[in-house]
Amino acid sequence: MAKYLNYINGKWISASTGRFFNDINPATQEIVGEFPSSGPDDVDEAASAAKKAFASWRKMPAPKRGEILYKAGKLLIERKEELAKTITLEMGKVLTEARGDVQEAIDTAFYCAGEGRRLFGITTPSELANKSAMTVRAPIGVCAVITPWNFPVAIPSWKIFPAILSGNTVVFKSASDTPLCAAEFVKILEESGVPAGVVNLVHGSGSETGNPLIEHKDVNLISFTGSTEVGRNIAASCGKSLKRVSLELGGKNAQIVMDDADMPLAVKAAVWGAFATSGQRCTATSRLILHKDIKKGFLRKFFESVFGLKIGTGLEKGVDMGPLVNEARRKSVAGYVQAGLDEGAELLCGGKSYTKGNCKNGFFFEPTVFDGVTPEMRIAREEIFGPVVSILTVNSLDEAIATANNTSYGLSSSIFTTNINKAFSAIENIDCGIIYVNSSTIGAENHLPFGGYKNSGNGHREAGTAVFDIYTEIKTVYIDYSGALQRAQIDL
Ligand code: UN1
Repeated sequence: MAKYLNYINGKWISASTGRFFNDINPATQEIVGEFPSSGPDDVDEAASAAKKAFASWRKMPAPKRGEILYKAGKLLIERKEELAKTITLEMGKVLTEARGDVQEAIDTAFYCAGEGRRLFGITTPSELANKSAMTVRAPIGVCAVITPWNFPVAIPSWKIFPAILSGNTVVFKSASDTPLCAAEFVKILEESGVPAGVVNLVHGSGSETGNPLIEHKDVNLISFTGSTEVGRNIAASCGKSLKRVSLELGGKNAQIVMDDADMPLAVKAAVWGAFATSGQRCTATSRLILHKDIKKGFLRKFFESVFGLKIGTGLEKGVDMGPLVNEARRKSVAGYVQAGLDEGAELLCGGKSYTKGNCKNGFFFEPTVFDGVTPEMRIAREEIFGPVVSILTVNSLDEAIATANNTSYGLSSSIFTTNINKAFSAIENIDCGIIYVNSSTIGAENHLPFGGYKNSGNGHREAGTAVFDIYTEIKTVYIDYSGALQRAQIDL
């Protein structure tokens, strides 16, 4: 069985614990490899390597740091197919989507590389004569990057590329379900010329590896994508230490379909939004809010598509839905189905594990649709992170918007309407970080901000230029060339 290592200070090394955990293929339960269970000593070694490397890395001009990212982007293109297959092997998403995962990292590499020649501050007039005012950006230090398994190449790229372009160094804790993707990603950075210590990789669990990393004295910033529950604990720890923390958390995303919508388009989008990646996206459509007048017609077409979805292992041609990532996820999804039934929702299809043919050993789950869902039910409120969609019926646009907002989350949302007034009203009144008009709730592009309201995060936005506000300190610079003491607000 292949044994893998941590990457610290430019070297692939074993963890001090001497222990390993298994990385499992969720479609077959075969073991992909063994990865080190790192402990506090390994975290300490990685954090001190990152701290040491920060001193020189921050001095390299940002355009030069950007050149390294261009190389990383080129290597990602060369290895796109190989990496995509590794993604499918490790976490199960179908190959076409795995290619998209790598493409998102390629786009982010080039976007961040270009930012090396921008990293703009602002220049603005001073209120006093013979005085100038501007801002410049400075790196923060050692960043702990803690990523999920659902976008095992794209999400590390969202965090690591802007972090290092800005002059920070990184300790990357891989997701326990996708350590091989993390290792391949870091290998690409190594080959691109990222100097020793600038990006360090430690494998291991949240409790044994993640917690000591968050609490480490030399870590200055934490960037985390994952559940709201874990995010809250991280924020609490950072509240005490006053470390900067950027959290991208859960969602309970709704697609609204109005009575004037392009129905075939709305159906296609709903199927894609709810069941792509087997619903395991923080942007997945988990609520369908349907206008009562089109509900029947919409559902007829929707079920034609849902029943046509092919479940199978992600490498097979023509498969639409791969497995869930692990047994715990499958149990959790099954638990939500039971909660829906217990609370009186009507199960229209699915609701069970899928075990036919070569799916018998994997963690497959049928596409599941509930009708008769009311806002107080758990399946209407809580993030399920699986192929389960709840239908809520409404009488008007106002009710649709109020229903969409009736959740503690606020990440993504979508409205299908051909009426421009309704579209703008939704844009203005839905409390979400991302709003799609006539498209599904998934599919964010890397050069626009990504993040959510309420329990979906803590106010930061990743991607786009906004991400550089996470990874830089802003210095405000006043230069007085009057030769006299000019007192702001006083000498007017
Ligand atoms: C996530 O699920 O955490 O918009 C990220 C999308 C993808 C990213 C999802 N581009 O669905």
